[in-house]
Amino acid sequence: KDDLPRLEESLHALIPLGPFRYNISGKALYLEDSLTVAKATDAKLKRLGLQMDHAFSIQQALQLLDNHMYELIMTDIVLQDNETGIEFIQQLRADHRFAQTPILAVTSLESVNRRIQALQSGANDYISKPVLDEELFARINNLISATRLVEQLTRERQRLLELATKDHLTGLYNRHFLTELAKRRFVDANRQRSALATLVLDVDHFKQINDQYGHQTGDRVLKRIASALQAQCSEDEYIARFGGEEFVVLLTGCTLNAASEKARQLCKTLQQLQPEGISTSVSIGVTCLSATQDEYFDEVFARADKALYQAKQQGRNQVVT
Ligand code: GH3
Ligand code: MG
Ligand code: MG
Ligand code: MG
Ligand code: MG
Repeated sequence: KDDLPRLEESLHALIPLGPFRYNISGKALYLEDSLTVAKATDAKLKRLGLQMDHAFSIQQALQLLDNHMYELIMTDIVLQDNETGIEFIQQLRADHRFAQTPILAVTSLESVNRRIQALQSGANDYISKPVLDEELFARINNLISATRLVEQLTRERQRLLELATKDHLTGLYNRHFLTELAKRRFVDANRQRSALATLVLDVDHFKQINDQYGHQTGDRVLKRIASALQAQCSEDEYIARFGGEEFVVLLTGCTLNAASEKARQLCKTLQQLQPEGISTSVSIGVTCLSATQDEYFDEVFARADKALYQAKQQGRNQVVT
């Protein structure tokens, strides 16, 4: 062990590479029971642009992890008090908070088994002692770059998912999303003979609002109506903007009576809302899946739409079941 610094020096002399430029910042955590090794590593990481926090024990490391964000976790394998870096890696990988954090195991040159165990436990990479600066920097850079790429792709995927499933104006689900969801929910409800209700809402005389106050005000009215609907519905009561000023609510496990009651509440709330100071109301058609025969979304939706038409015919601002 005492020979390590000399071995490191002689290995460095063998490497003809000059310093390579990396674009790294942030913090690293290093679990290491030797203060000397930790201090030397701290100095190396500073050159790379990484600040390092040092922990002697797993408990200390976990405490630091509770309170700080780290770009990288490094761990020694053989620790004090019979602890091992392997256990630490296993604990990290069992915690969803650190699912994306790259882990670099620092292993001794000869312990092939431990190195494999570290990788099997979820370490992303390892480096052998004596640690060579340029090798360490290259491995850290690769780990952090790969993680940043995954994070960027995850954000991008989330953004595309929003674009594909949400309505741009109101932030409610779009027609495509609700239709696909409803198809699946109807198949399930038919199989389980469970209740499933559909509400179709249409804003009354919305064209007049546009004509009188302008299209932009009309847009704000729609947004206000959408957020009022959202406020009245739970997360499992899916609301979509189906068309211009038409909304659909899918109520899983909801009977016709409960759905009608819900529709009456929504109708009343929206009549009292006065978005942009404008008196508005909605008409609502309510239907429920037949309790005795299989039915699919298209049929049930068509019946709800008919009920909505009837609500319009009967004078609007009302619910027809
Ligand atoms: P009814 O009570 O019979 O439903 O009358 P209505 O005027 O609401 O019905 P109609 O279907 O004739 O008009 C709907 C209007 O909604 C026409 C259209 O210009 C308007 N509209 C549709 N989408 C949007 C939108 O995104 N923003 C705005 N401001 N208006 C929209
Ligand atoms: Mg050690
Ligand atoms: Mg209409
Ligand atoms: Mg309308
Ligand atoms: Mg309409």
